[in-house]
Amino acid sequence: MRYCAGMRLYTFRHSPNALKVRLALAELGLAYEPVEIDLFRGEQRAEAFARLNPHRKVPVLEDGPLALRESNAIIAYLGRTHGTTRWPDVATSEARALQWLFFDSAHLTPHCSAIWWTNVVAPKTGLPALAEAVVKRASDEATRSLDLLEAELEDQYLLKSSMSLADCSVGAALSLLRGSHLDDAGRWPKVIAYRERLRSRDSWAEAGGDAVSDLG
Ligand SMILES: N[C@@H](CCC(=O)N[C@@H](CS)C(=O)NCC(=O)O)C(=O)O
Repeated sequence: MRYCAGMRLYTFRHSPNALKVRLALAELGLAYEPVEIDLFRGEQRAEAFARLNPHRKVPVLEDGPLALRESNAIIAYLGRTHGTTRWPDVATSEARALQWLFFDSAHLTPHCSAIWWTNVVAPKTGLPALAEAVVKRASDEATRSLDLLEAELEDQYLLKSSMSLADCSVGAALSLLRGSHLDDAGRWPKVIAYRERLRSRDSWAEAGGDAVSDLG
């Protein structure tokens, strides 16, 4: 059953960071009002949006008086407030979930996004490509992160057999590598299987996952 939480999400259908939050909301079964900010048209630069987020980026979650930016902060907030089985209630497990969210923000999404921008966004939209050195560093750093994930994924999900909101973030980031030179099930079999497991969940379709990974 879909519980109407009265929240509003400023999002863009092709945004990887907004996708993480849409996935989390779908996993939690929470209804919300989506407000589309078309980044390809520069709508994030409008003054009205800047009053909500001076950083002029999506996603932003409005929940009553709270306007919260940073996808993984939003996810931790949703976990705390609505998490039920998707967010640990034991401090050590919650710390582990946060560890993965910080890992995603620092070591996964920025590098996977650069590769996705190069392979998918720039060719499909004509937006400017990234410098070769930037893509090389992104590739090297994403490789290190994939090696770590491969070594640490012991079970179906990051927190073992139980799916958590941390999987929404890491799964969204990994989906950006589909079809790239890092989409290598020979080298990272557990990671690729994990990514496909997340993509096969109802939440993926509900959140419009393919609109991000393939700009579909
Ligand atoms: N660390 C932020 C990154 C937010 C971000 O970079 N959002 C992108 C879309 S995925 C954006 O709004 N870009 C527009 C711009 O930078 O002008 C988060 O996790 O939410």
